[in-house]
Amino acid sequence: MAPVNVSSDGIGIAHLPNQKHKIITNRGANYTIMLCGESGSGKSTFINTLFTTSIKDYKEPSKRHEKQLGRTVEIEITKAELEEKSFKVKLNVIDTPGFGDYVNNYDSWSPIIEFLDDQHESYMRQEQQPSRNGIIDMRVHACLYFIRPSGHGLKPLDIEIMKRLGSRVNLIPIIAKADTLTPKDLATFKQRIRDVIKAQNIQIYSSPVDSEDEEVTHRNQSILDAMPFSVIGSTELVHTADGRQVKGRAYSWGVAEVENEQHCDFKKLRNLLIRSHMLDLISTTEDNHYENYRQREMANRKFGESKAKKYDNPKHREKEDALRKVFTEQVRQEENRFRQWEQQLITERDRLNKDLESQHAQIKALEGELEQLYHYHQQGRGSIKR
Ligand SMILES: Nc1nc2c(ncn2[C@@H]2O[C@H](COP(=O)(O)OP(=O)(O)OP(=O)(O)O)[C@@H](O)[C@H]2O)c(=O)[nH]1
Ligand SMILES: [Mg+2]
Repeated sequence: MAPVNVSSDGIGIAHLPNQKHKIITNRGANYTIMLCGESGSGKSTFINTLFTTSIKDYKEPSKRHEKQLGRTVEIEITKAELEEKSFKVKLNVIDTPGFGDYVNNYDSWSPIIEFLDDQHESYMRQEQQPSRNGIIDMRVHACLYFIRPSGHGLKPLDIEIMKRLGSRVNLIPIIAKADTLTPKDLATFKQRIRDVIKAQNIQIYSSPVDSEDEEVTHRNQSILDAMPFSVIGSTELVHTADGRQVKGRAYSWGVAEVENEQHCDFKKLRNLLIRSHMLDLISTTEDNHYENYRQREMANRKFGESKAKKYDNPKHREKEDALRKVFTEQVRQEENRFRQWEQQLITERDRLNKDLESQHAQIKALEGELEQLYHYHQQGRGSIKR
């Protein structure tokens, strides 16, 4: 398998600043992207689109077929290898089951948060081992959060989850199915989402824009200005009115093109992910998110000690509370039983003591009588002698 060349215009990973480039080359970079969001928002389709537009060679030939669409029911990992001028990156894309299907979605996101924490945990444990060769590293460098194109804004569930994600990982908000909104509505929707993100203090990925090259600075700025990125997912080739064949979605009014910057931000997002900001995503994960996790955990436990508790899962907490209640009730009942038993013992002891006393008194009385009889008897004998 020949790894695919991801950059033809010379702005890719081979052009990273030398020092950092070296660090990553030496280690053999692992690069992991995760997708999450509400059920049916287009995550799995996006992966197919990303792979068919840019990463055509899969690492495992058996996985060369497209991802079967349908509801994703468990966390799925697709691997590929990117190469640009002898510079290799092992890419993992993690698809997660959508949430939001239930009346109570309270903890539907906990497997995702747990997954993120577990990757940090696993890396930290491996780092503590004497031999650190062959470390398996699946720490997530970019988490794409798919927002439904409702036109309204962010739902409370989105806000809740994005807050939790943003504090753990480089969070990149995505507006899915951009072809279902008119350009005007899309622009309004984008602004609304930006406002909510700001008002709710949701931490999203942002990176340094400035570069020595003015053109690169401009490109960086335009990429970050596009946040939240709107995307159209499709692996279908369709014909446009002007005779081109493109990846897109055909409608009676025309074609919504995946790689057309007038239609959506797919190209900008792909650029950010696998070219311009890949290194920044990797190093901020290492320096900020992983370091935060490590420091937080090391402050709470001794070196080498395993994680005290899984992520504070509300479901587990409820169970724990219920168990604790049952246990407390059992202890209370046992205590009552013990008190009653103790009381019975005391009463019995008192009764026995009383019995003992009266028997003692009887014995005393009998002894007295015996004494009297004895004296009487002695006296009687004396009088006979005389
Ligand atoms: N119009 C439109 N439809 C899309 C787009 N992307 C995906 N879809 C459709 O949306 C439906 C759900 O897509 P999936 O990719 O399975 O969604 P998902 O987020 O992986 O869903 P879960 O795995 O259940 O969480 C499918 O019918 C797709 O064809 C898009 O960009 N535009
Ligand atoms: Mg899916």
